[in-house]
Amino acid sequence: MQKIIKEFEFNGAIVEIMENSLGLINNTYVLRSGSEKFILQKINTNVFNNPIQLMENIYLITNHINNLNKISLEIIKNKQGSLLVESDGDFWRAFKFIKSQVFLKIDDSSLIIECANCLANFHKDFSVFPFKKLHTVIPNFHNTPVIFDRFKEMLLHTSESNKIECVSQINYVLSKENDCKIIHNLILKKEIPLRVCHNDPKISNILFDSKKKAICLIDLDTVMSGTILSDISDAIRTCCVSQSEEEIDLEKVFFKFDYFEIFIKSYLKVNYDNLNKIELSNLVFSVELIFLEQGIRFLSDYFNGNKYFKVNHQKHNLLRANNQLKLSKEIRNNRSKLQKILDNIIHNF
Ligand code: GN1
Ligand code: MG
Repeated sequence: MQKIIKEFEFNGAIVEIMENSLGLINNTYVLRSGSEKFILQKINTNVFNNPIQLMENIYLITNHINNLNKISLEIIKNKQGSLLVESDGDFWRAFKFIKSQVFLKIDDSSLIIECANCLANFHKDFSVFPFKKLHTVIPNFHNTPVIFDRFKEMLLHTSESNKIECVSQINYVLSKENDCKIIHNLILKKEIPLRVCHNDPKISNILFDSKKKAICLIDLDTVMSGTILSDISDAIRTCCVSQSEEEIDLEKVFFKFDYFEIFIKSYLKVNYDNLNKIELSNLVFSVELIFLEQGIRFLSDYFNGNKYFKVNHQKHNLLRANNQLKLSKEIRNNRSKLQKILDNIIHNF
């Protein structure tokens, strides 16, 4: 790693390297030189197969945010002035360190307001930014019918023992084929517009200061066009739940309707005017769908030998899938309750 570190324009000699294992995709290290810290990341090129385009996106995105005088990631270039260092087929990048804390789940409703505002402001700030300027770094990233089809295809190559072990999960997913198409069809019909989206605004991708005020969204790798519904629902997926996606005791895992209400109210206060009627009327469904989608993604990766998401043990992705599918079902069973909460909020706008 010293060889890589030497390639970047860091201030001072690096005296400490600490691994940060929060993300499920890239490898992240915190470096320290005297009193300054930096982030060094090895990009997972199985997931992001065009790191150059990826960094071009991040350059545009961070510039856009900085030009609004807001805080965002700041890229540290290499000594030749480029955004990446390539070494032995690996791609590395660096950022300035932002002094902050992160949360894996929320136990304090004031954090919900912070998350909702942070995401809504991100959307607002990018509402004027043409998404066509951004490369599609992962095609079909939140394309649920494609994710469903890949799952079906995966089943053809899945061992009988896996199929027996997961028969209820498989049957549940297979019964949702039509649901998987709903949002995507609305996008195709142009009833739901494509916008610049973060595409991964989970709670741990928001930095907070010491007073628990949101600083900014990080992990800008997947910022590209998408439906704002997958962003709102993905934030809700990790903010409005009793436990994180890592919780294996499903008795402890449930949706927090009070947090949902706070989230939606806070989000819409900032960005209501930018949403159209079809987006609003599909918002509750999109929450059910994002849990289902994430459940399918974890389950598919389990069947595929855990090649995509980092795992600590062989059944890790299966346990994550169970957590997400349980929540998807809970939303399904409480659609009308959630719709009522949303309608009441909208009524007052
Ligand atoms: C991954 O990189 P990270 O850990 O923030 C994944 C998201 C998933 C999330 C689940 C590029 O996000 O889509 O929702 O794990 N990112 C990618 O925790 O696939
Ligand atoms: Mg991350």
